[in-house]
Amino acid sequence: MTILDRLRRAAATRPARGGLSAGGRRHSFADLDAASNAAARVLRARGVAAGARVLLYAGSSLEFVLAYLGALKLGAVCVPANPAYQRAELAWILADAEPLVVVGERAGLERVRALGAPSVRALLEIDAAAAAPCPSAAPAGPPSEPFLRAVQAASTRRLPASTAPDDLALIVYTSGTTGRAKGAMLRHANLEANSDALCAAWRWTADDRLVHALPLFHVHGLCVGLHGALASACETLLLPRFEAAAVLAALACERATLFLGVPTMYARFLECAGAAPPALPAMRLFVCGSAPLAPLLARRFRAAFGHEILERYGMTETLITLAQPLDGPRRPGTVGLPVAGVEVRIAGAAGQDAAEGEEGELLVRGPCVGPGYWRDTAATGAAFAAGWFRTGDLARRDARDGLISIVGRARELIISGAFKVHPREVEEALAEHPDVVEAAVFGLPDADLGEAVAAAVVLRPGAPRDAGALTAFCRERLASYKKPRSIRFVASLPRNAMGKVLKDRLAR
Ligand code: MLC
Ligand code: AMP
Repeated sequence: MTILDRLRRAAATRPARGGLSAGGRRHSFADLDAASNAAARVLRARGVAAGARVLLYAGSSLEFVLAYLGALKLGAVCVPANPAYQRAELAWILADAEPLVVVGERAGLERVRALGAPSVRALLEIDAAAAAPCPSAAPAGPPSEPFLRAVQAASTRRLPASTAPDDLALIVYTSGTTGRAKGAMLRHANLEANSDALCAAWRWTADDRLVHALPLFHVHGLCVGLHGALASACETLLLPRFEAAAVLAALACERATLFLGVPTMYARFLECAGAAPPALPAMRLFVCGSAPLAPLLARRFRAAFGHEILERYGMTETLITLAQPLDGPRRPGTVGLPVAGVEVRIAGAAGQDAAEGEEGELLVRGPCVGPGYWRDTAATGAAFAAGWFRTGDLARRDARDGLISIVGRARELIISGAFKVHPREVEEALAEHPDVVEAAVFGLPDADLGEAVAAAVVLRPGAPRDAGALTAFCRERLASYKKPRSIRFVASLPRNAMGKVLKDRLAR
C-alpha cells in the first residue's frame, strides 16, 4: 500500500481522529486527503503530470505537505530542497532536475526567478500572507502565485490514481563526493517498504502522538516522520523549526508518545532542561539518527529524562536500514540490526566479507534501497557492487550479539548537526576569494553539532587575516550551515608525498 493509499485509508476509516496540526490548525486525514486533491489540481492546471518534477524549496509547513501529497497524487516526482541553499546550490538542482513547478517561500522563489530557470513554468508561494503576486525586479521567470489560496479555490474531488509502486516519487539531492550534489532517486515502493518496516519495528500505531520538528526537505523528516505519521494514522504536531524549549513544552502539553530527532536536538534538550527535565509520562520512544549519537550523550539523556534513546542508521539513498531493537538491548554506540527486509554486508578492502568483529565498508540491500542517482549512470554504477549499495560508512559487527556499530567514514564528509557538508564544496567557495591561495576544509569535534566545519587557509602575501570576511564570503555562496565556524591561517597546507592534503594533521 503506497503512502497515498495509507492517507486515503486513514481518511476513510478515521475521518475525524488523528491528523496533522500545523500553523495553529488541526487537519484531519479527511481534510488532508481532500486538500491534497485540490493541491494536485492546482499543480495539474500548471502543467504537472506523471513524471514531471516539482521542486519543494521550503521548510516544514502544511503547504509543503499538501504540495508533496498533491504532486505524488499526479504521479509527479518531488524534489525537496533546503531553502537555505544559495544561488549556486539551487542553480545546480534546477539544471539537473528541471522542475516544472517550484513551491517555495518568497525569498527562495526570488532566487529561482533571478536564475531564470528555463524549465520552470510556475512559482507557487508558501505563506503568502498578503496573497498578492510577488512584486519582483527579477528579470526572468513567471510571476509567483499564492499556493494556499489556489488550493482553497480548487475542487477537492479525487483525481484518477496515477502511481505504480515502481514509479519515481522523490529525487533528494545529497552531498556528493565531488562536491556537487547528486539526486538520489526513491520509488514509491522504497518509501512504502521502509515506512512499513519502521512502523512495525517501533510499534507505531494510531494511538501515537508525534511531535515532528525535523525539516521535511530531508528523508529523516519526510520519509521517517511524515510517512510514519500517515502510515500509522497517528496524531502529529508539525513544527516549522526546532527550538529546544518550545519542543520540550510541546512534548509535555501534547502528551507526545514519540519523538524523532538528530543528536544535536538531544544535546539541546539536555542543555535546555538543565537540572529540571520536564516529566513526560506519555512518552514511549525517543528515536535518533542521521548522525552518530555519542554514547556519553545517550547516557546523559537517559539519566536526565529516564529514556533510552533508540538509535537508527540510514542514508538518503537507502532510507533507514539499521535500528536498535525496540525491546532492547540498546547498547549506546551501536545502531542495532538490519530492519525487516534489509540485508547487510561488511566488506573488507578487497570486497570480501570482513571477519566477524572486523571493520569494513557497510553494504546494504533491500526493498527500501533506491535505484541510484538521477541522470548519473556513472555515479549509480559506482554506488552499487553486485547489487549491494555501498554506503561509504565503515562498520563493525559485534560477534557476540550481532549489533552493528558505525565506526567511521570511508569518504570525506562532515556531519554537522545532521546536515552533511562536503569539504570540497566549501574549499571551492573559499578558493574563489581573491585573497585565498588555497584552503582545506575538515570537521572538528563539537559538543553541540557533533562536528563543526573548520578551514585552514593559505592567503596571498600581504592579504589581511580576516576570518569574518571569509565566512561572510562563504555565506553568500553556500547555505549558511556550510560556512566554516573556525578558520586558521597557515603558511602552507601539510601534504603527503603524493600531494594529498593531510587533513588529520590539520584537525589535531
Ligand atoms: C543550523 N545552522 C547550522 C546547522 N543548523 N550550522 C551548522 N550545522 C548545522 N546543522 C546554522 C544556520 O546556518 C544559522 O547560521 C544558525 O545555525 C542558526 O540557524 P537555525 O535555523 O536557527 O539553526 P538551529 O535551529 O540551531 O538548527 C539546528 C538543527 C538543524 C539541529 C535543528 O541543524 C537541523 O534541523 N538538523 C537536522 C538535519 C536533518 O534533518 N538531517 C537529516 C538528513 S537525512 P547563521 O550564521 O546564518 O545565523 C539523513 C538520512 C538519515 O541523514 O539517516 O536520516
Ligand atoms: P545523508 O547523506 O544526509 O543521507 O546522510 C547519510 C549519512 O548519515 C550516512 O552515510 C552516515 O554517515 C550518517 N548517519 C546516519 N545515521 C547515522 C547513525 N545513526 N550513526 C552514524 N552515522 C549516521
